[in-house]
Amino acid sequence: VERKPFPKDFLWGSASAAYQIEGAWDKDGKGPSIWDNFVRIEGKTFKGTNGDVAVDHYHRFKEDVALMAEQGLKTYRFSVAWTRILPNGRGEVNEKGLMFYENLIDELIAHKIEPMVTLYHWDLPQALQNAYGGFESREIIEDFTNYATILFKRFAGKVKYWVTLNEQNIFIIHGYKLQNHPPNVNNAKRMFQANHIANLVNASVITKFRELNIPGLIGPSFAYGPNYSIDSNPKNVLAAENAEDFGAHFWMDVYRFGEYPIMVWQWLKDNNLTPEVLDGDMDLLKHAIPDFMGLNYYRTTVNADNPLDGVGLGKINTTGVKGSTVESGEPGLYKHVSNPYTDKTNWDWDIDPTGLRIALRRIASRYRLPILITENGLGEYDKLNDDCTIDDSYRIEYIRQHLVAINDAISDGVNVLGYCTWSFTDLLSWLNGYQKRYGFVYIDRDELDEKELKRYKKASFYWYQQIIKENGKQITE
Ligand code: GCO
Repeated sequence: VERKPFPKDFLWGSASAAYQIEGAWDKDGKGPSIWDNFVRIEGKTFKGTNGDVAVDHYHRFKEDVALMAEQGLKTYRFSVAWTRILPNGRGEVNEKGLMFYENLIDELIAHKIEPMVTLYHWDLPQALQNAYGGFESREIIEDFTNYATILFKRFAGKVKYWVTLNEQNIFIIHGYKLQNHPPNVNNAKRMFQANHIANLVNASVITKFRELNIPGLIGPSFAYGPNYSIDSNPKNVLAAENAEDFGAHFWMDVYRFGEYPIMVWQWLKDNNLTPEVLDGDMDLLKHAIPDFMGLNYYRTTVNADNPLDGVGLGKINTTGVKGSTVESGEPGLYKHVSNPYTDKTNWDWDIDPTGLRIALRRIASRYRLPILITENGLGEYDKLNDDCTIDDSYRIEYIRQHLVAINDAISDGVNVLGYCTWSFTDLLSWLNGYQKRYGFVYIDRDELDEKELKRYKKASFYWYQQIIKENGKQITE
């Protein structure tokens, strides 16, 4: 194919999430979130790390925005901590919390950086978890919609890009099955129920956004990587289809069509796991079509046949020691096996830029929506040299290859609105502590000294700066 240039208004960006960067976990009236508490349960996070201080973005946002401006970012994606706005999840608004985001947004706009706001990046108010079990109760639909409405009204006109729920598939599966996210449950029935309610939350928020006539675009962000079959054995191909239905269509079909995939729904019925669907639910879901599909792309997965007595819950690599992932699967449907053709990170994540091109094409064809790449990046160990430089040439190569894949997909005809790397500064990796780094900006967190937390620009910082400056011309040449 002949390469097409990146669109003139392509949103070159970078991203973060409140809990992973802000710190100030109990400052200025903020209430506790389920993550503030979960990290204190022994053995849940790597070496017990938490986000109490994180990288102290709360106090250093001006310095961070200045770095973004220096790099030339067109957009910056960040999340709002619900517990800063409504410490108990509902009730009185905490003006100080709202002011923090207002100041951040104004600072971004003053530097010509388009703010992109994620409404929910996993830090549910603990008060709502206690009051009614969070996503397991329909009460959250109204509470969440009220919270979103506060932000819509306050920032209408200033914020043009809104992301509803970040990686619903991840917070639901990890929270209600794998037990490495709050609320730390392992119960399939409850998982599918909470998931259905999260779908309703997403739809309700989008519906409200339309009713209020807020200018701008809104959509969910979703963790997706194509599922491959290990080979052409039809049984393995079927397993890959199963993984695709259960791991992706089960969410994205609902966002776009307001329908659960036929096969998954049948499986839920056969296993007595269907969520309670009330009159009006499917109607709400059907009419809340997002403006874009937000894609968080990191890696692909390879699948093989898995008999009913086969592999179940595995173990993910949270140690950063290559090869410590333990096989996992869904008995009777699929199991995940290692890809013999791809390089892996130290956390065993496949590096697969072609998979991103495939992902973009699949989503574009199936859902017919523009795509916003809301996350993509490389989590690795970085080394701060004595002269304060960081040579992360592996990260440059990773991003470069993924940008080539995006340009390929654009050349294939896919409408990609923008690209946010994960992440701008180094930050807390939920389960992997501070040693797994993603940023363009290095932050020394190994020996935590709150006064220090100095920012250092990595080699990738300067490289991406040039990419943005030339609107990706280096990629298309
Ligand atoms: C990690 C993860 C996260 C996610 C992000 C998902 O290491 O903790 O990679 O940083 O990418 O929060 O939206």
